[in-house]
Amino acid sequence: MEVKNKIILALDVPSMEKAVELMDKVSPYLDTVKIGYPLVLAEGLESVSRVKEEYDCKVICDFKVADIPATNQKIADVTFQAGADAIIVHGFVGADSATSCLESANQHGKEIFLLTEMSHPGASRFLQPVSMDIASMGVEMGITNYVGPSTRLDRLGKIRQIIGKDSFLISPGVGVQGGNPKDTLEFADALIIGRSIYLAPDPVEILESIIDSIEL
Ligand code: 3DU
Repeated sequence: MEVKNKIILALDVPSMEKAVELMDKVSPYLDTVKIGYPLVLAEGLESVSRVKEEYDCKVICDFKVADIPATNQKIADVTFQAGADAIIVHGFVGADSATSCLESANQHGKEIFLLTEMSHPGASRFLQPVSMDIASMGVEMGITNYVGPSTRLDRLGKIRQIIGKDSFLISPGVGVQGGNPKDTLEFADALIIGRSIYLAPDPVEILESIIDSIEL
């Protein structure tokens, strides 16, 4: 996946009205948006197609899919039918669950991102002990897109080693969670950024300063 300016906007706003207000300002700088439960539960899955159509961008649905294979497949199918270009899938539920999302993506000509380790402090207890194994499982499955934490660069580097240089790695946790944009891009192909942009008094100013700081 190509990501303009190596920044994926996490569009975690509570309404389409807020989404439009923000996207009107920042869309010239972006071509990839991540939409998750905050917007979809408030406004429905139509928010995915509306954002795609109005701003001509790619949408990654961050549904952190983590169910049995049969249910995962239904979730992935309906997400791709709504227009999503990709879906984020948890790895800890195992290869069969992730495979059902991968098969759905292949049928629809779309992509999945495998979530390895999360970026928040609580991930250290349950996810960290298995996150490298999740990355290895993804490689065994032939998955080429991954999510890893910008808040623990040593671990992001290990994930990169496991998935190889040709896999596509996107990384949340930059800004409010403490991750540094430029340092993260030593290992990741693109950053996922939400609050630093949408809570800023001037989202364009902050976006421009992040783009400058990563010296593309
Ligand atoms: O911390 P921010 O506001 O920049 O948002 C980060 C986004 O990435 C947000 O949508 C969150 O749900 C998602 N995310 C993580 O923060 C950490 C993960 O491990 C996976 C996804």
